[in-house]
Order: sequence, then C-alpha cells, then structure tokens
Amino acid sequence: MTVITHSTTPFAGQKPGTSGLRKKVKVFQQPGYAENFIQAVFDVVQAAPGATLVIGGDGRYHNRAVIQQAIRMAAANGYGRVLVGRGGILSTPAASHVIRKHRASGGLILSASHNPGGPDEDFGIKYNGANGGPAPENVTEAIYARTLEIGRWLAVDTPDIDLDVLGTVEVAGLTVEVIDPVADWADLMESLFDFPAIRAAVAGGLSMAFDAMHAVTGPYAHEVLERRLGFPAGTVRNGTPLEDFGGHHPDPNLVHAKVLYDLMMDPEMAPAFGAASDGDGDRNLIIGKGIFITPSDSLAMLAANAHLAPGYAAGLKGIARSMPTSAAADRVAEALGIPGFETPTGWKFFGNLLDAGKATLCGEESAGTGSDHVREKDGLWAVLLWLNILAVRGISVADLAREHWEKFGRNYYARHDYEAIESARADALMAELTTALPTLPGKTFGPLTVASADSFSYSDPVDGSVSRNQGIRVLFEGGSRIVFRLSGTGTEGATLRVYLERYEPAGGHLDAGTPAMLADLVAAADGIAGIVRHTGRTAPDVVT
Ligand code: VG1
Ligand code: CO
Repeated sequence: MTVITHSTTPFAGQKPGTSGLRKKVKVFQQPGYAENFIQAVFDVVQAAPGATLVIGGDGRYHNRAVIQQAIRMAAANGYGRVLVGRGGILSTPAASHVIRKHRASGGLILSASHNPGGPDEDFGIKYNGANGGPAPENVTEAIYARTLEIGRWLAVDTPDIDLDVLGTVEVAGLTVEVIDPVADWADLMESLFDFPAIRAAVAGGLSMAFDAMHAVTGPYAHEVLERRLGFPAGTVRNGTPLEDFGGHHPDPNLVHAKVLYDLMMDPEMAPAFGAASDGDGDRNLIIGKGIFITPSDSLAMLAANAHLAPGYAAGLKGIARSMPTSAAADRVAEALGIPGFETPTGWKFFGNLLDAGKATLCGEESAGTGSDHVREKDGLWAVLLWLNILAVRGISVADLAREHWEKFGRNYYARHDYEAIESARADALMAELTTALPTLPGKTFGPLTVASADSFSYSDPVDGSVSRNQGIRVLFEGGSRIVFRLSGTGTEGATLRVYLERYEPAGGHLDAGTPAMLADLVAAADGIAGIVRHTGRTAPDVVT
C-alpha cells in the first residue's frame, strides 16, 4: 500500500460547539478542503489500527465524491474496515445505529441536515463517536484546533469503488463493505414497536401521508411504512432521494412542508395522520387531521404514552429536553415521578444522559425527538411511536392532544427566526441584551412582568463539564417565557431565534389560536431585545 502525503494549508474548519462542518458546496469543492477536515478528525480521534469506520450521507450533491475520498483516506490512516451505505446513503439515525451495532470506532456522516442541497447550496460533514452520537465538545474543539494547524493529509491512490453494489471490496488493504442502508435500522424499529397492532390498525382503515421531501428517509419509509406495516403504495410521498431535494428545503416545518400541512387541514382529503422528515432523517413533523402538534408537545405526548410500545413498556428512566423546548415534557416527567433534564441546544448534550441511563426520551423544539435506541434524534422513530400509540389506543391525534392538555395544561409555543442578519448586528443585539439582563426583573412589557432573566449555563450531571452562554432566558410572572439565541448551524450571516412560550393551565383556554395567545410575548420580545432597531427587520422570516 502506498500512502501519498498531500501538503495543505490550514483553514478555519468547524466552529467549536457546532454540529459538524457546514458550508456551501463551492467551499467544499476547493482542493483539499474536505480532506483537511477529515484528516483533522482522524488525527484527533486516533482510532486503533484496524478499527471500523462507518460512512454515509443524505444523498445530497457532492455526497459521492467526498465518500470516495474518505475511503481512500481511511485506508491511508490505518482503518481496517469501512461500512458504507449503498449509494452513499445512511440517514443520521441509521448511521448511529450501524456504528453501535457493528462496534465501529466512529462514523463520518455527510449532511447539512435540513439546509438545501445542490451545486450552489450546502454540504456538511460531522463525526460521531463509538457510542453513535455526535462528538462531544472537547473533541469538536480539538478537531477545530487541528484544522488550524494541519499541514498534510494522507490518502491512497486507488480508483473509486462501486457504491451501488452490495458486497465487500478491498481498497489498498482496507475492507470496504457496501451495506444495505435500511435493514439494520428497520429491524431495530420492529424490535421497539408493536408492528402487529399497527398493521391491524392499517387494515382497519388507519391512513397516513409521509413526506420524505426527496431526502434520505424515502427508502426507510418505503420499507417500514409500506412494506412492513402495510400502508398502501403512495403513502410515502417524494420518496426518492434527490441530490438537490427537488429544489426545496428538506426542512419539515409548516413553511417548507406546506403541501403536507394543507392536505392535513383539508377536512375532505386529510388522512388520519401526517408526518415528514428532514434531509438526513433525524427530524420529524407530526400533524393530525386538522391539528399541528408542536415538537415540544409531541415530546410530552409521546412520553406520557410511550409505555404502550413494547420497547418502552418498562417505563422511562427520565426525560430530557433542550432549554428552548417548552416545559410541557417537564409536567409529564413530574407526573411519572421521573427526572426531567434541561440541556443546551444540540443532540450531543443528550449523549451523556442516555449513556448513563439517566434519560430514555429526549427532544428539541426544532422537531427532534429520540430515545436511547440510538444516540441521534430519529425522525421516523417518532412517527412510528405515534403510530404505535394511535393504533393501540384507537384514538385520533386531535383527541389525544385534547386529553393531554386537559390533564397537564397547554404550552402555547412558537419560534420566530430572523435569517441571514449581518453577523455584527446580531452580535450587537445579543451583547446589549446580555448587558441588560440584571436590569430586567420587575420591568413590565404590556401585561407581562419579568420575573427573572439569565444567560443559560449547563453543567453536565454526568461528567461535570460546563457549557456557558447557551441562550438568554427571560421568564415572566405566571410562567410565560422568551428565549433568545443565535443559530449555530447557518451558513450565511447570523440567524436570530426567538422562542415564545405561554402556559395555560388545565381548565384555561385550551383551544385558542397560537398567534393570539403569543401576541403580548411577541411585542415584549422586541421591547426587550430591540429586534427591529438592531436588525431592521419588522417580521421574522420563518415562524414554526
Ligand atoms: C438547529 C436546532 C437545534 C438542532 C440543530 C441540529 O440548531 O435549533 O435544535 O439540534 O439545528 O439539527 P441551531 O443552532 O441552528 O439553532 V439537524 O437536524 O440540522 O442535525
Ligand atoms: Co437533521
């Protein structure tokens, strides 16, 4: 085997604390760019000689080119075995499972998640460790530092392999197995959920629409929903992964999955259940006939009913939610007598809780829900847990939601995103807000009085590590809340996220419209942070 040492100049790679390296495809196409990052990963993680590496992505433009190069680099860096999904496909949760099941030392997941794809759009790479989860902060910081000093990358000089044929090939002494990207994950789902009950409900008329958004979940949804559960062909829409996702944002929210939303709001045409997932398959959108379920509510409702699925029949050890996610899940944890955890945004913070057996279900307001079955959020897993619950209980989504709110109260919730703001303006807004924090308690904004305000800091209950500046929390008397934070996943300028939450106790207004219920909070958000003044924007770009 001849290893070729390519010399390279350092570049600022992944910002520490973000989920992988996300940039425009054009940036990734610069000579040595992806290679720099991959080599920095290999240099930092120092896998044992002969170790197994998992490689796969969401099928977006540039996926195959980077996979071929990553295989040549894995061979040169001493890996013994690579498992790669056929066609270069592996959803993020499936990659997490393959890493765990096949005892790999880690994996490279190629995706920019819900960001658009194509020659002029986004690409991304992230590294997951042996537990199947996103690399923790100390590792991503070390990788970042390495990208700033790296001077060479290693590869063998071998031709591309055929990614479309299952089987094993040798690449300069490295064993490369092209695996079925769906089978392992689909078997795992069948072990967790009551497939016979769902099949019976489908035979009895339970209908659904699943929008794969031309992204990675198409093959997974076809296999599980249509082949294994018996939903009719056509249940999965946009089920063929495309390099540009058909020109759309594969982001399962009410803006980008509007076609599905409109279908679900049509009293004549709507099936009983609607769902969608994102580019890399880790997010989920849940819509019942005539009713959208916020991701925060979905986490709470799933937690309250999870024992109905065989994989969770023994009960939950704990429920974890990211800080901006609504407190709905906390009320369920309290009722179940189990711990509730509040972590910073990003799935990596759930990893320690899951590994330590402290939490079973986790969720984020950004449409991520998952459990200890893998170490990533899992879009179709959430869809299947919903189906399991609906099938066993024989209840509609609307009735289940109603029942939940009547018991626990309702957390009205919305997130307002201001996208592609000039970074300097966004930083100025956050800096001014941070300085003003001590002056806020006692101030009033319309009918709202600030009870407390702080910058969220998390100390990990497992390893004691502390993560500071994870978002600004402003709590009002009566339990309403506004959270301000800057996105860590954008590729253009800065995105300001404003999270609005109002709690209405059981017996209160459970059927009101969300915009009306949150209007005072929207006004208060501008009063507190000066959004219009700093950004020049009078309305958010996306409301979810
Ligand atoms: C966003 C979401 C966050 C999620 C992250 C990765 O981050 O808000 O909840 O964990 O995306 O999701 P940010 O920093 O832009 O707010 V995914 O599906 O892009 O891996
Ligand atoms: Co995603």
